[in-house]
Amino acid sequence: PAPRTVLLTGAAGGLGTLMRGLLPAYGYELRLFDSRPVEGEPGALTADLADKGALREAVDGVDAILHLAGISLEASFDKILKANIEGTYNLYEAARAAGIPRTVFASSNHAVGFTPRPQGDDPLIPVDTPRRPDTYYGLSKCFGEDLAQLYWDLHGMETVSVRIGSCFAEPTSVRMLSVWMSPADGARLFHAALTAEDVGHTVVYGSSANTRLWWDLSGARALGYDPRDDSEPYAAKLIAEQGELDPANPDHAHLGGHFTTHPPQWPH
Ligand code: NAI
Ligand code: 15L
Repeated sequence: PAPRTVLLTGAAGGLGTLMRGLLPAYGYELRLFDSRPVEGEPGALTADLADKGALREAVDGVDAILHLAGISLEASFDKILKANIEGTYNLYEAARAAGIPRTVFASSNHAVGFTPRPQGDDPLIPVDTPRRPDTYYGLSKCFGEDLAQLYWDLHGMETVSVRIGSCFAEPTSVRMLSVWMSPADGARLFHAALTAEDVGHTVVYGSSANTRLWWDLSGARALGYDPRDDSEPYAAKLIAEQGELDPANPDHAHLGGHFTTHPPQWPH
C-alpha cells in the first residue's frame, strides 16, 4: 500500500518548507522533525539527529521517511561527521528497529561533483558514473547512498537516493539552467520515490526536464516520475546577465560547479 504518514526530517529547511507546502496534496500526512523549530508548526518535533530517543519517537508508526535533515553546504569534517554521517546512521537504525520499509534520501549532485560536465554532444552522465565527491559534504552523501545500499542488502529496507540538483523556486545561475529542479517537479519525484514498487536501493538524479540537462533522468522516470518543468524560459535573462558557461573557467568545468573551487560554507 502507498505510504500515508511520512516523517519529514529537515522540515524547517528550504526544501522541507517547499515540500510541507506541496506534498499534502498527494495525500500524505507529514510528521515534522528538525533541530530548529518549524515556523507555524507547534506539533513538529524539535530534536537533533544525534538524539536517538527522539528518533525512536519520530519514526514510531510512520509508513515512510523523507530524509532531508543535515548540513546542506560545506563544513568541517567534524560537523559533517556528526550531522550527516552519524545522523543518517542514527535515523536508519531507528527505522530498522521500527520496521519502516521505505526511505527517500536527499543525496546530492555533489556526490559526483568532480565529474566533468557534458559539453556539446557529450552523452548525459549516467547514475553509475564513479563517485567523485567535491567536498566533505558530497562525501557524506556518498556515505548515505552506501548506508542505504547496506540496509537494503542486510535488512531489506528500501531507499531511493535522489541526487538532487538545485531545488529552489527559480534558477538563479547559468549552471542551474542544467541542474534545476522546480519545487513542483521535486514533489512529483519524491512522490514517485515514496510509492514506486520494488525499488531495493535505487539512485536517481533529481531535476526538471531541462533543455540543458547534464544527467540521465531515465532512472527517475522508471519510478514513474514525469517532470513537467524546464528551466529554459529563464535562460535568456540569466545568460545576458552572467554570460555562457566558460569551459576554461574551473568554476564551470564540473557538475558541482563552484563547490569544486570555493564551496559555500554552512553558516551555523
Ligand atoms: P537547509 O539547510 O535549508 O535545510 C536543512 C535542515 O536540516 C535545516 O532546517 C536544519 O536545521 C536541519 N538539520 C541540520 N542538521 C541537523 C541535525 N543534526 N539534526 C536535525 N536537523 C538538522 O537545506 P535544504 O536546501 O532544505 O536541503 C535539504 C536536504 O536536501 C539536505 O540534506 C541537502 O543536502 C539536500 N539537497 C538539497 C539541495 C537543494 O537544492 N535544496 C540540492 C542537493 C541536496
Ligand atoms: C546542494 O547540494 C546544496 O544543498 C544546495 O544548497 C545547492 O547548492 C545545490 O547543491 C547545487 O548544487 O546548486
